Amino acid sequence: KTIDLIGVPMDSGKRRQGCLMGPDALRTAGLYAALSDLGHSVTDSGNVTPATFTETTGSHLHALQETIAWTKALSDRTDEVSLNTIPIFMGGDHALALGTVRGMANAAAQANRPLFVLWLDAHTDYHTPATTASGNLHGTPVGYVTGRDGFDSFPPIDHPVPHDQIAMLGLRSVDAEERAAIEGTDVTYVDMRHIDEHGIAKPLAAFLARVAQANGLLHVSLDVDFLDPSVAPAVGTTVPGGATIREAHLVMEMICDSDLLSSLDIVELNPFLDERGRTAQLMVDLAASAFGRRVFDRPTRAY
Ligand code: DIR
Ligand code: MN
Ligand code: MN
Ligand code: MN
Repeated sequence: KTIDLIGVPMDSGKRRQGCLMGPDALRTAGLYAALSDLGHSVTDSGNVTPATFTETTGSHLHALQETIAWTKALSDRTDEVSLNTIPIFMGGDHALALGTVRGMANAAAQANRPLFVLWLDAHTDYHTPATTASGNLHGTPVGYVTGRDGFDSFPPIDHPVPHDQIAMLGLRSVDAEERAAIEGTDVTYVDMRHIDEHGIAKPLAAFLARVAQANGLLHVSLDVDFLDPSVAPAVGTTVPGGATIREAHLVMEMICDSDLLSSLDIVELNPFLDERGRTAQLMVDLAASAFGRRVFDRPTRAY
């Protein structure tokens, strides 16, 4: 595979600062070498910078203009990505998905293929600027790319991602407005109880089968808080009861086996909160699993 590492030192999606160090922490933890050692052709394209902006005050939304400026820059940058290359967007907070998913939706439409989105997160991120209580725009990207109202000064959504092409795994912190809005849509929303009862492989396999069936592109958005904070402490919005290391690796290994991955976000890593780089290292190891690292090939005989 050909992989393009794209740094997105975006920190405007919430008030707690530190995600701007995320791209360099992933570099320091060895993302480039982990992927090239697997035989891939890897380029580090450096960091994206936002379009120019003037911040407004008095809004309940935190850093609105900066987030719009990033969204423009990132959807343009994503538009440039060739579908023969897999971009890995090294965040940066989850507001970067406003731009990366919009850009991938445009790229998919251009190629006449449906875009599917796998959202690995404790949160649904389905707010709009009108419903968010925190004012933190990292809680809005799924609302934006599905074409919800209220994103007036953002770039228009020409190709909304249909709800039935989105799956969310790991949910355990969903605000009341998000829950009311998302229930009754065709989003596949899988909470932690479901994963406890049925395992993570079953809903994921069903989703990947649908992507393959439709010859779709697959964008994966991996929020650090998908994982349990005991194993991934370097995130501002920790929620106990998250995915284990093995559950997360299994997701990545199944994504690899499906051969469907077309773009990946790694977001919300806040190295300021990390313990000797362990969360950054875990994110690198998960990315490696998505690109073919394994202990053994799957056995072909039963045992
Ligand atoms: C919360 C947090 N739902 C909000 N969202 C996060 O501020 O809207 N998403 N952390 O990953
Ligand atoms: Mn564009
Ligand atoms: Mn998120
Ligand atoms: Mn989250």
